[in-house]
Amino acid sequence: MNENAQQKFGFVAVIGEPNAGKSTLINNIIGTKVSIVSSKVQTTRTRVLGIAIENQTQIVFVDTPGIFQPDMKNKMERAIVASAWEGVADAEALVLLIDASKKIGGSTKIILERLREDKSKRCILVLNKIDRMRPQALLDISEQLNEENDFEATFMLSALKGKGVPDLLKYLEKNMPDGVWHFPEDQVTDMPMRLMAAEVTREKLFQSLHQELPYHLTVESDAWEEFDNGDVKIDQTIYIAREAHKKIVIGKGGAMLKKIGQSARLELEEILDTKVHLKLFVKVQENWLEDEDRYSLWGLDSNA
Ligand SMILES: Nc1nc2c(ncn2[C@@H]2O[C@H](COP(=O)(O)OP(=O)(O)OP(=O)(O)O)[C@@H](O)[C@H]2O)c(=O)[nH]1
Ligand SMILES: [Mg+2]
Repeated sequence: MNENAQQKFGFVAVIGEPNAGKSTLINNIIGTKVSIVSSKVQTTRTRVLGIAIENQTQIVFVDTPGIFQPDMKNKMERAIVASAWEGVADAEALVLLIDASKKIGGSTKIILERLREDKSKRCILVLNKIDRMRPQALLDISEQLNEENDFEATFMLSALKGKGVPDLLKYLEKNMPDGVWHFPEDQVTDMPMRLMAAEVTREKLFQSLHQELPYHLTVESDAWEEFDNGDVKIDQTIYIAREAHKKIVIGKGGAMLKKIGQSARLELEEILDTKVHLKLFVKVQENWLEDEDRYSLWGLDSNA
């Protein structure tokens, strides 16, 4: 960075329905994984920052959990939706990310309604997953949404392939206000490494286990030891809600747990750039979803 040039800074919240590709987009922009991704909805559970630098501008992307109509009886669902809206409150600008390859759902309508009521935020429409679409269908969606709403700009991109992402970044860079950077130049996220390591394992569980099971588990890093030769030893516990889930998570002859451990370890080695020894334990804790401490660990409000 040129020391004498005026610095620019801003928070940009990425909001949208579950599975729209918010975390994929942010990882693509940052160039490394800061937020986990899966083909299932409600993968992201809390706000995650991805910090990008473009020339003189530091842009802090706020990855939010998807916004959906929570089951009011479900404490976790209420807390993650509340956390998503909190991400909006702090931001300079919003990126509303829409999976354009799908029919627009009720949650997007709720978001748009709320944005229409509160015009204080600049909002940029981003249509994602264009790799799955015909151009004409894309233009139709863009036209329809722009007719009904007041967006500052519209972009069409593929977060997965990276197509169109640089244009969005350039636009945001230009439109951030003057301000000093809030984070050191080499920092890419605010998530502590132990939490990040647990998230990597949770991603593999989300990707490997079917149906509802991933929603009934959580992962925690218990021990973290660094050796003189640079190797890192990490012990993690996978908390599950029911004894019956144990068999599935561990798999036949331990095969599932081994597969999950291996892919998490490989990814952690890449992130940490060193050899990793990862040990996974599985524990049944029926009421882990009710445990207040877990919510504060993730920065969630258990009374939302
Ligand atoms: N084909 C295609 N798939 C994409 C694209 N962007 C994301 N995906 C896929 O969409 C799925 C969801 O991506 P995520 O990034 O986890 O979505 P999210 O919006 O963060 O989801 P939540 O955290 O659950 O709210 C994953 O399987 C991605 O690989 C894209 O541009 N094209
Ligand atoms: Mg996500």
